[in-house]
Amino acid sequence: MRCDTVWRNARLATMAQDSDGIGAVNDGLIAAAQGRIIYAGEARHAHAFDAAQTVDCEGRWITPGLIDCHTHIIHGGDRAQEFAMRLAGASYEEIARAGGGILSTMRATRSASLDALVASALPRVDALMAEGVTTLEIKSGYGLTLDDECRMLRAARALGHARALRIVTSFLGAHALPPEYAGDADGYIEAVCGTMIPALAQEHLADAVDVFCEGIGFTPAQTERVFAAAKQHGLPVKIHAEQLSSLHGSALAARHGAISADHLEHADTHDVVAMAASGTVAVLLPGAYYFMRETQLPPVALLRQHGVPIALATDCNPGTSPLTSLLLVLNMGATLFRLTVEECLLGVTRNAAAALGLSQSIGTLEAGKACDLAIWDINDPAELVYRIGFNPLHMRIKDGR
Ligand code: DI6
Ligand code: FE
Repeated sequence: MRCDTVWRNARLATMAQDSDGIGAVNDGLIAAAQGRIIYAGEARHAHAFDAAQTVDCEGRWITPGLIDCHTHIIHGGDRAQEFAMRLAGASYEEIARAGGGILSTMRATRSASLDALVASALPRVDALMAEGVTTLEIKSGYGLTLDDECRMLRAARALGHARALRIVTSFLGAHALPPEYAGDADGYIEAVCGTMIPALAQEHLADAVDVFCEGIGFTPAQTERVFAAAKQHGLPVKIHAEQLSSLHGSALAARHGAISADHLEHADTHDVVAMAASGTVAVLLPGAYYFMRETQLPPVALLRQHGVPIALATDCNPGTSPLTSLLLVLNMGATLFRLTVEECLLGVTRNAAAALGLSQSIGTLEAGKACDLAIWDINDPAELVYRIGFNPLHMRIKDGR
């Protein structure tokens, strides 16, 4: 059978749904044509592929290209000074009163051009790509006006043209209350629902809609209004929920068929049962837990018990997770949250694809999926979770190239 490329003499971690564990294949082969996998499996079962190019992987491991399914990687400025203030003992309230927090990033983002937003994100994006990331989710949420949110999402789309990277965008206008609406959260939510979502949907700038449902964010009732507007425009929903407190935003999101609920440190049985019933993916963000020195662990045992798929992501953002290493997130998932090696690896491949509603096209090494591969200089996939600050990537392939 004719094909473009064959990768032979490889060990595959297919992450396939119907396989046990990571779906390991010891003497494996992958064949691709027009950017898609046409075969991934035992070399001895491979049909005779007549490939234009054959790559000898010399026994290296191949995983699906890694997926970072939750980032705020586009933003103006940084919050390093705020970090220094916190180390000197300043509280959040003091920092917020001094103009810190999300609103300081909002000001820096509003004053940045589209090109400047792209340029400042590129080093962070390149760091993730260097570790084998082939798909990156990027949220808006630092503009908080229609024009500024559009510019953020256009910058996100532009990154997908500037790099060989699959970009998925989420509109997070309901991230914080902008100063123009001080004291009028309901008025701002009306603008999010009545003006921003219709305009963004019209321009296909957002692939999903996200909400920060939290005491310092938006209420469950306001969240529900945003979900209704998203659904009206055919957009999937996801949520930042139970990060700092329990508002049962994750149960609410599950009832609305959310593709993911993220953070979840304060989620309980009620939330997890609702997520299991709706197939909502639990996206855990150990970088924010670590950087904010949280102490409340997400209910991993409950998620396992109810069969809720677990994904992991960097939550790359300037305030609570200035982290651009998905490999470090793998180690944190195991070391901080006690996930198994297999759960961690599934968390940045198959389950991360599910958190983006992309299970049909990426996240495993199976025929029909995009040929997104990460080829590693390791003897055991466990090394990807075990090592701290070491990058064993040999080669990153996106769409077969
Ligand atoms: N949760 C978070 O941890 C970030 N946003 C959110 O909804 C914080 C974003 C920031 O501090 O800039
Ligand atoms: Fe986040």
